[in-house]
Amino acid sequence: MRSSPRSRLSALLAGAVTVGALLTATATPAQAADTPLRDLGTAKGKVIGTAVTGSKLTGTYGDLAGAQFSSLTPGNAMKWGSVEPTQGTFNWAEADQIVNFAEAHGQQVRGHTLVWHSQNPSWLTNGTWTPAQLTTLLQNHINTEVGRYKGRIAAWDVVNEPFNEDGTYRSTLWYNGLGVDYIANALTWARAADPNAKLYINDYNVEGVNAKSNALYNLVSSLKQRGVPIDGVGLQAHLILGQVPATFQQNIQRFADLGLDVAITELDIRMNLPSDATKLAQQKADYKAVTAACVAVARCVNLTVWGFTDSDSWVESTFPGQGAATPYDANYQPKPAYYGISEALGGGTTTPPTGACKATYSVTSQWNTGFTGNVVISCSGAALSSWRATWTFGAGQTVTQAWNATCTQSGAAVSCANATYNGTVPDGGSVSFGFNGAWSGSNPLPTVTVS
Ligand code: 9MR
Repeated sequence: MRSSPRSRLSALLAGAVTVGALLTATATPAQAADTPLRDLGTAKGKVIGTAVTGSKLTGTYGDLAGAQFSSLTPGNAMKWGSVEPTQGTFNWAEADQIVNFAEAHGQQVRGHTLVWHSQNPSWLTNGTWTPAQLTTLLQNHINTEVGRYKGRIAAWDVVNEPFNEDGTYRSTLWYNGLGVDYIANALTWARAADPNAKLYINDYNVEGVNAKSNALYNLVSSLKQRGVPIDGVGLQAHLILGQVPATFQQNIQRFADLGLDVAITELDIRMNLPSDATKLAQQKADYKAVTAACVAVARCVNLTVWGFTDSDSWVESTFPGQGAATPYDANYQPKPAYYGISEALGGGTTTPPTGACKATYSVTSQWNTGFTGNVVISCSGAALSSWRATWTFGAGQTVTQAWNATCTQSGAAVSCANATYNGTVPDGGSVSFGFNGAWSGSNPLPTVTVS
């Protein structure tokens, strides 16, 4: 079992003392004062997850991933193209790292994904295979990957995105080569390789009742009738601002009524950039509606966001001009969307007081005589077109070099003004700047004033 929030916090602080990890002077709301999403979820019988990138699981990203979520999904690390880039040569490094991190933080792992039309290795997609060879390749792949993590994966997205929008089967390597039974066979092989993992079919644009979700419904009904091992459906939920389907809860309910679990597997809600207070408020309402729909159905067991910070989202590169789709901004500040999830999970509203901009000072690394500091300026219910952050060092520290701000120091008094390009802090947004400093003896955290 995982530790309590309090002992996790002490462990985190102890780690900070020994390795010089993140220390914050101003407790940011979703890091300290608020009940973590994972604990709110537990109280409602829901697992709350995020997709992650293995290489980022340190510093603030790792702290938040570990503290706020009770499930991790590797965003890319378990896809066939990642684990077997050359036939017979495997690379499990990132997948192992994520599974180990999850276990160290008392988290589940959702395995993603075994059978898909995308992100397959080129040796596989460029090959010419007989149906018998394709069958062997797929069965071996499932045996190898599911077998490697046997007992350590709570649920597998066994088959990903098998349908077209009109509910017909997508034309893929698998469907074209093996016919529709590739789905039943993949599930059967996955069950054999790890009898305790829950097995899912996962797709997008199946959140509301529509032609595609009807096709998914018919497929899983018939698989159940035939005795094919299937435990749940994954509704990805890559949504657009203001467009949560009205039939979301009803749709979750009808799958639950088949005796299946439902997971919201890849939630994000994108908007046209730039974001503003109105859009962020709508996004909060949308996140809250999605979470509430899951809370309302007992068999909706997992709600996972597809990246928890806007700095780790697929959206901006895929949809030019759109973004800001996740619950935290790129500086790890919780957005209104975060509070939409937390409120739907029964969390108290401890949104920072409105009408204020504040600064959060942290030491991101520290060594013999030097350290690196970071200051985040964030606004809620207010906005800035230029800013100045000031503080007084308490133990003779000095700023030696700054970036994304112009800093001057006179005695113990430090004053940092915005650069030409980052004076604007929108309502609901934030900017950050960094600096290197010198210290000796002690390096206490100052309180920063923003004006
Ligand atoms: O988040 C993933 C991104 O980093 C990859 O570039 C992309 C490639 O298709 O896949 C993303 O994840 C997808 C997931 O595996 C399946 N559903 C859609 C997700 C967003 O594209």
